[in-house]
Amino acid sequence: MNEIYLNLLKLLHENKDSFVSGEEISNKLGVSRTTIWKNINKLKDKGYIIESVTNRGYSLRIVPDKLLVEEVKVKLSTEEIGKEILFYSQLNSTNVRAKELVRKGYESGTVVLAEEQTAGKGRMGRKWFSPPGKGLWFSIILRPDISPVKSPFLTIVASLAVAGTIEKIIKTYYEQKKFILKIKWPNDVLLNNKKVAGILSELSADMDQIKYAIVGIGINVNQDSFPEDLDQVATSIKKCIGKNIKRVNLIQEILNRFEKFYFKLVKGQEDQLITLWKNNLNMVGEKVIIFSDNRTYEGIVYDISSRGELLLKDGNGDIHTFWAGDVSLQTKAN
Ligand code: BT5
Repeated sequence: MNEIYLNLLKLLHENKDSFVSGEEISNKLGVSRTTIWKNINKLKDKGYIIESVTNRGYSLRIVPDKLLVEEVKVKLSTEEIGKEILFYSQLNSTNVRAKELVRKGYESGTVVLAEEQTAGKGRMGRKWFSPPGKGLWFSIILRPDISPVKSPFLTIVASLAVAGTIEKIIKTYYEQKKFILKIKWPNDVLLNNKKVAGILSELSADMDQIKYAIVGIGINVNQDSFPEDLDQVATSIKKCIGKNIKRVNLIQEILNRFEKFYFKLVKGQEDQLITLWKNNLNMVGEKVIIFSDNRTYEGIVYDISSRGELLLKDGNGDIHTFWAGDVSLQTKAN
């Protein structure tokens, strides 16, 4: 995507619903009127409605409700995350595609976004339902210079960014009722006790270095309903607030927040992430069952450690420590 096209779009956005003259655009971007006109036509081909009036210039009227990379980029305030965004109308899985791109040398911060996934992945071989037009399915390639023992923090970074954004969007659009949003350790975001988002972090590392990490994020945004097998466990933002949300706004905010938290991790400030996470987790004291290494543990969530592990206290008062890796957690009714 060329820079002139993107800067022109930024300028039109800044002046949305008013006019910006050809002369002003030409001066600001340092390009000819013909170049402007060509790029305006490119935008129109993408579905933007732009009014042009002699002596007044151009006015952006309607932004297409599509997952356009240029729309995502226009309001990103990040340095690294989303510098490169690749969009696909269909993929088997954005995590799988991201891994292929890593091998081709794509940089840290690259985002792989798909309208639809035909084989979306959950953890431990589970499937992630990813129909077109309704959700956000994307992966972020990262090459963090941190010790592999800190890798669970990547999921924490993602869940904080996702939960914070969903909370903000719901508060903006939903004046009426209360809602409950919580992060279920280690990787789910629950809205009114059903799963609205899931995170799949995958890692390639040797003993003391992370080669790369892929953080995959799936969010149910505008679904009205779910297939029967998911109906009891899944929800969408729309099901809560009764309105469609622009997915572009959601991913922009998530990427902006993600970078803020990610940079904290890279700078060694994960204690701040833990504090934020504990405040969002609402799980301490809850009765849970944990499945790990073919064993079942029952007890209450006692705490989250400074390394992001979950501490479970069983019926005998013994404390068990769990890493985020291959663990399933079920909350248990009192
Ligand atoms: C997860 O796994 O929650 C991780 C999901 C990560 C999905 C993203 S989308 C972009 C990127 N590319 C990928 O291929 N994956 C990532 P887990 O904790 O294992 O939960 C999986 C379980 O959630 C399934 O077994 C279902 O019960 C349920 N599930 C499947 N699809 C769902 C959906 N759309 N919404 C809510 N729950 C779903």
